[in-house]
Amino acid sequence: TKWDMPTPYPDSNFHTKNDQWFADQVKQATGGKLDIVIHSNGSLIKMPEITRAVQSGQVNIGEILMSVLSNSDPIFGVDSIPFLAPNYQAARKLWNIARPYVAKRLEQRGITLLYSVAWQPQGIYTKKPITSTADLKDTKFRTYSPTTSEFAKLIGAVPTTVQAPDVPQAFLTGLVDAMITSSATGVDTQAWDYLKHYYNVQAFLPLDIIMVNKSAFDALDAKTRKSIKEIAAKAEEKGWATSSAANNDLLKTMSRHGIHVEAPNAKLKQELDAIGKQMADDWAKKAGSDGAAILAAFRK
Ligand code: PCA
Repeated sequence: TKWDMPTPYPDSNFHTKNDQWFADQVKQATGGKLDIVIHSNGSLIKMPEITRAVQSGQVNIGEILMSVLSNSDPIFGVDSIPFLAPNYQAARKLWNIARPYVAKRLEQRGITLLYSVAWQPQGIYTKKPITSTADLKDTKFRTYSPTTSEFAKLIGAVPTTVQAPDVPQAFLTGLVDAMITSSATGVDTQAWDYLKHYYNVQAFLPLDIIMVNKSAFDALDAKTRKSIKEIAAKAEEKGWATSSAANNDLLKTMSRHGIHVEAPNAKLKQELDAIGKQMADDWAKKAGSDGAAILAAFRK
């Protein structure tokens, strides 16, 4: 059996490499009976359509950024509340708490969750230096999810959603002038070709989730299902470790190419903190009793 696996990010990206490891392990464990073929960088299906493709069985497995689903249900945006869980340890704790709530919602759509891996902490990329959010007012700000668009609005910028593969073009043509994303995406897209500054604000660590069509998964024999689940658990461990271990080198790569990698000044930090608080409050209002249960368990 061959399963096509659409993924949103390039071959060089650590998520894609981790998926390849997962696919290789599954192939080995099944004696070549299940062959997962990765189609990276949105080449088979673009990220916003991958969930529907997995749900409908157009493909049996795929990867998305979890928070792209947050318009349909705020629980999917739990990873993207600025400064709620701004380091690996906290983000992992939050994910372990949120996982059953996320998995249940996916099951209701006919999708089985396999594993999830965090991106590096999100920072702000700009063409010009900034000292406060006032410097971002009215800038065209590249976003990748409903939650990052909300963030852009709160800093006074104008959000424009651009998929990762289209980021360089969007900057070079002047469609956008700033963005929030990870060190990995900065390096993947060779940010030094189109901007000069990176503010290491460490706002949050968004998650990618890898998921399968439930009927296709349930149709596999019990032994295969078990071994896929075990390999998925290992891929999750490995993915988080790689994400964290790569961050410093990715930041260094950007510096080496001439990007000014800086910590935010006190004013900018304070303003962003206030926006984070507001987003946390807004989220808590939307996310109902499940959201409240997640936050209570996380804050305990
Ligand atoms: N990179 C992806 C999503 C989050 C991240 O760090 C992107 O910029 O599209």
